[in-house]
Amino acid sequence: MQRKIIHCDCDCFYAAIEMRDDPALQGRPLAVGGQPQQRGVIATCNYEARAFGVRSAMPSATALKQCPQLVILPPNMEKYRLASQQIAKIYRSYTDLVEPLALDEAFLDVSHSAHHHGSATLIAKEIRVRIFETVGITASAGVAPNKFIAKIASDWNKPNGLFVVCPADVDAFVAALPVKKIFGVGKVTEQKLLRQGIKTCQDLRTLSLVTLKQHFGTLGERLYDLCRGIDHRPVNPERIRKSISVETTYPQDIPHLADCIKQLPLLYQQLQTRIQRAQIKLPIKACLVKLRFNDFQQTTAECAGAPLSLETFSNLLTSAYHRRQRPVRLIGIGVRITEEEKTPLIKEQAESLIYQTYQATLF
Ligand code: DCP
Ligand code: MG
Repeated sequence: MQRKIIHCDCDCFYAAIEMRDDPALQGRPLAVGGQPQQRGVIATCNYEARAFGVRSAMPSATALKQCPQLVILPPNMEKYRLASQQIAKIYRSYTDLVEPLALDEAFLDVSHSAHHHGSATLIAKEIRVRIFETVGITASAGVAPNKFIAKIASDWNKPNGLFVVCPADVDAFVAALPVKKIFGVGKVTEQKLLRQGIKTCQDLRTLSLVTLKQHFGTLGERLYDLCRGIDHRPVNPERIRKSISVETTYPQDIPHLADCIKQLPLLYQQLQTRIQRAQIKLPIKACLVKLRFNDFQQTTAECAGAPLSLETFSNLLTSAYHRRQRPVRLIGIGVRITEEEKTPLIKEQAESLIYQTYQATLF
């Protein structure tokens, strides 16, 4: 059956919330993130700041060099979480098949939605209006027959845009896409393909499945399908988080193991708060510690079955530290959670049969 998938993603989410709450910030380059004196990084920035080259995950010090008038606000996660809940409620009023990808981003499968006579395009339009009216920020949306194309489409007219790829347009739309638009094609794969003269999905279609598998393993199989616009992945509303963690980059490097261990109680407290907030009912599979040393080398230590305790993290930290024995700039601790497979619940809608006829024509 022809599916109808919407990918919805708010525009410069954290920054948009801050501009909503303080209109004086509108029109000026704004970022949300850590302060440069504390070696903070940018979480996100508005489009005015992007024009100066400021980007997510960039050190705040670099961002200020690119854009000296940049305002950097600390994140206010409570506000973003509240906005995220309001948005999720809007999504769920159209379908139960909502797969959140981040606080501001989700896939919706509206193939069986009775709203707007089953038109995914009209549903996406209305969702954008409702997010603006309820939350006071803009969102962009992509509508397509599968997740791969819907995600690319939501980026197409960003910010504050909608882009629809109808089933009949999929082939031409995908053919013209540069290969780097494919999820899983990073710089290395892109370079490898470029060396063979392959720039677009159209070019990629000239490679056989066997060749692709030889060169790229399992990714090769995905590439074979995706460059043809084929993606059967279902929208999975039961996607369960696999891990929860907290981490801190310290303003000054921590020189010795004993000092690192002194940081653990605060991190442990933050982790416990986060675990409680996530309302985890599943067993914890493993505890883990991540260290980033002052030469930016990173290591993780993990222990399955150990109790969730300060002592466990202390032991893990000790073993991770001894791998390099250098000053530490970042400590992270976390837990891995057992994954539980659940069949997605599709709420049977009495009307769905009636709307089948519309679905053939409306997208
Ligand atoms: N985020 C973060 N660190 C990153 C990337 C993102 O903390 N490296 C946070 C801040 C963003 C939010 O997640 O506001 C959503 O991420 P997006 O990738 O959707 O980015 P934005 O919504 O900020 O911008 P866009 O308009 O490109 O979607
Ligand atoms: Mg976003």
